[in-house]
Amino acid sequence: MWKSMIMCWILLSYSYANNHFYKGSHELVRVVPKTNEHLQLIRYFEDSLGVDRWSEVLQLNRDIKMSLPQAQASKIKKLCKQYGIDVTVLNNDLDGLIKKSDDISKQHKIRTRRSTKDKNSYHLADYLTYEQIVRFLDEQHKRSPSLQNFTSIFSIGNTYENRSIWTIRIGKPSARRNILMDCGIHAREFISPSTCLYMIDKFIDEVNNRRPSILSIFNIYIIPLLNPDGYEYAQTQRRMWRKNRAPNNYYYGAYSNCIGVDLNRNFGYHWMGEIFFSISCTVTVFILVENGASANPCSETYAGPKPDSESETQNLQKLISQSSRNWDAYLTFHSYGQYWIYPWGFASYMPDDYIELKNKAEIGSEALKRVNGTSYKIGSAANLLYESAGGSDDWAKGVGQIKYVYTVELRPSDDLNDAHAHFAFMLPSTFIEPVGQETYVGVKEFLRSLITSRRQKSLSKNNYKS
Ligand code: 0X9
Ligand code: ZN
Repeated sequence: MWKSMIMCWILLSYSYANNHFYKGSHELVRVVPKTNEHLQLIRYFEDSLGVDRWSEVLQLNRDIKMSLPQAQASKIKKLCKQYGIDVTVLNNDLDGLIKKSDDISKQHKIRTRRSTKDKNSYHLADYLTYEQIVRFLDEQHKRSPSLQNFTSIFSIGNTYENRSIWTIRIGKPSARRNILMDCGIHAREFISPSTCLYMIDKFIDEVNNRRPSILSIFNIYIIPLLNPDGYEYAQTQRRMWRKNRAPNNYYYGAYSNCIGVDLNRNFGYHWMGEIFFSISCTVTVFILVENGASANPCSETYAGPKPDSESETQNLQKLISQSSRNWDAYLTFHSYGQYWIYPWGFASYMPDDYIELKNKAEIGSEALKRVNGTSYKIGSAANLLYESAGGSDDWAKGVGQIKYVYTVELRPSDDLNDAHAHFAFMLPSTFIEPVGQETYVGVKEFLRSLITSRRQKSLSKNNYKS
């Protein structure tokens, strides 16, 4: 449903000289939009004033956390006052929060190294680097010499900076059904890749302990780090980096110094909303329906110069569509908020089979909750969070034709009453293990439910025949 205003952007006359990198000091504030005008103002902040929205939800009367670059903070607060939006400063020293999280992580690393003799558990002690992740995958593959055909490792292609995007397959070679999971589309969401690594380790334990019940039915493909360029940059340069690292200097004749595309806005299913047309090679007119994706290369949610423009996007798409595999499910892990969400993200209407998607999400999230009491909310992306087009989930369902598609937003919760909510993307590494544990249990229960419902379906088919 098109509820918002239509904006016409003529990009040739647009000069993207402003450089809204996440650097320098930032202030974290909370606002509560009360009118549609307020929502529009917040979108304007995001798009043009370098504001980085941290809250998943963008809806009326809901808390919204935004990180303001210091240089723009007073202008933004003034505009808020003018339009009647109350601003609460939650943290005026985000660098301090990053440091606090790092300090907890350092202590955790020392303690874990002391307490565990198992050198294969180093993925629980710290957020690994890209190089360490590659080594970890290799070690995992070599862990079961007699059962080596239960795993294989391959690259789905390279990134802009020429890093390989590694994938591991775990399952009995005779397994006929396939599951795909990825982590780390967004660079700063460190808890996502660590959760994929945790699950890889546990699935391989099952192979080694010779109880691969799920793995004799499914081959599970896990891509632990889909955006290694962005991740490396977030680990070494700017902790809050979200996008990939492709330059934007090819931009239809216009030039931008700003780097990176939000990969989760780049997938070509209803890319940038519904309407997109070109009137010549050099002058492109976008008619944008507000949909959480931006045409501004400096924005955190820049959708790219065209649908599927990025190599990371294309590589994932090739894996999904250019193979003879039938995929039963695709799960993509992000943070944060504790949401188990299904399509669509581009619009608020539901897929025809949403009841089935919702039921299975409930099974997974209930099992997850039983481990440490962590609750997840369930719903469609556009309804539970906000409309945003170009997500890998929408593409996997809309183009890839995968039935069970989910984005799982891991811990912490975005409820400010939650004790850990303030860590947001900076969850210390003490959380690697509990988040991994509960997610693994939730995912496994979800997978079991796929097996049971297929069995029930074929049973009822047979009963019907007889
Ligand atoms: O906005 C996103 O890309 C995801 N949230 S995050 O904070 N991890 O960036 C949510 C994506 C939900 N799916 C779609 N909108 N298609
Ligand atoms: Zn994300």
